[in-house]
Amino acid sequence: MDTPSQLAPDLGLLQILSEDGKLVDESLGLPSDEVLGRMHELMLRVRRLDERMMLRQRQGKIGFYGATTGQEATPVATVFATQPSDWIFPALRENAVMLGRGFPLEKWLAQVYGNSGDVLKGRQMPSHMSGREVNQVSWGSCLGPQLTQAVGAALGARLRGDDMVSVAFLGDGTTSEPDFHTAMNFAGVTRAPCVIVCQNNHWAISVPSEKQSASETFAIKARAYGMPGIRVDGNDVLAVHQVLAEAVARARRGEGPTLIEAVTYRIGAHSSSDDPTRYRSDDEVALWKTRDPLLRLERFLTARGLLDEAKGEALAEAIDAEISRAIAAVEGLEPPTRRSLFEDVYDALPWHLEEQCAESLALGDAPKEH
Ligand SMILES: Cc1ncc(C[n+]2csc(CCOP(=O)(O)OP(=O)(O)O)c2C)c(N)n1
Repeated sequence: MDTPSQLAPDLGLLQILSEDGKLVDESLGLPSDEVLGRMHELMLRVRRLDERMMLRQRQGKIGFYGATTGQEATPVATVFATQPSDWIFPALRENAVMLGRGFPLEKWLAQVYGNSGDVLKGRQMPSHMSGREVNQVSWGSCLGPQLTQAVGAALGARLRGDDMVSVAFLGDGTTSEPDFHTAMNFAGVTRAPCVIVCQNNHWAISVPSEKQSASETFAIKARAYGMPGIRVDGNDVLAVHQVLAEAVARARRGEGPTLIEAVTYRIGAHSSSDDPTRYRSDDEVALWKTRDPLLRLERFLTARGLLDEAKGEALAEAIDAEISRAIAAVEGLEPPTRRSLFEDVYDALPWHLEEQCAESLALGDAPKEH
């Protein structure tokens, strides 16, 4: 008998792993054991990294941080469902795709500190990293523009004869933004080679999704734009991987865009500036903790004989040591040079900026804070 997901993929909830980490359907194809191990390693790395960076924020070492905790399955699946040549247009919780694509951890962290190791020279808000070498743009603090940019990039690639697919992300709240409509409409009409992934974590900061949309699901919105919509368990890395890989392949074959709704939950605060205890219940958080994507994958790997307690502990120790080394290396770096304030806009500085630059350099360094 067809499951609801097969009958109406935009109304059902596709799962490969049940909440207790068992295969829902034994006949489904799975990634290799090697890929499963790498998925787990990356998911654990992101979890531990976020914990450490939230602490650094509370200790006053960084100004702002946006953690992925609870939503790691989607960025991890993205790493393995795309080609390195595909472009990523993230929202708030997909920074880790860069790490999975090989962006060095120290350089990634330097962006959070905004110091001289930061390729963006401290000009972006912390946690808004990007890397040309891994084809990932920065998330913009404004909700939505990444969607129209991703559709435009996909169309540009098609015009150039490049088979790149763009993958753009948004939260449930961002479906209320005009840019969502613009991007979906344009993608549908032009059949742009892109995939739009809505991470439905049930909250847009303090606004619950039922106050955001009266639609039965977010995936069903795809119907109105003439593209397929698929609703998937966003805490099931294998299900997200399968759905995303299929959508990316479809786009690459020239069959047009897909909207994916990944149903998930943000376990932590919206960002380091938020206190979620003011708007949601402990019971709700406790329920979603039982659906934890990391725990679910670990249960599955353990049952398959790919993971045990000793292996898990050794991996966590190695990851923690790597994070500690990277933090120590990055925290010691100097701020960006004052001269860098004047770089990158003009090939040759106009006279008035030369004057301002000279004046600013003559002021010397501000006294260091202790
Ligand atoms: C255009 C715009 N409006 C409002 C905000 C303020 N804001 C920042 S994050 C956020 C909620 C985003 O919710 P959602 O899209 O569901 O993503 P989530 O962070 O939950 O993944 C809001 C309203 C903004 N950054 N940009």
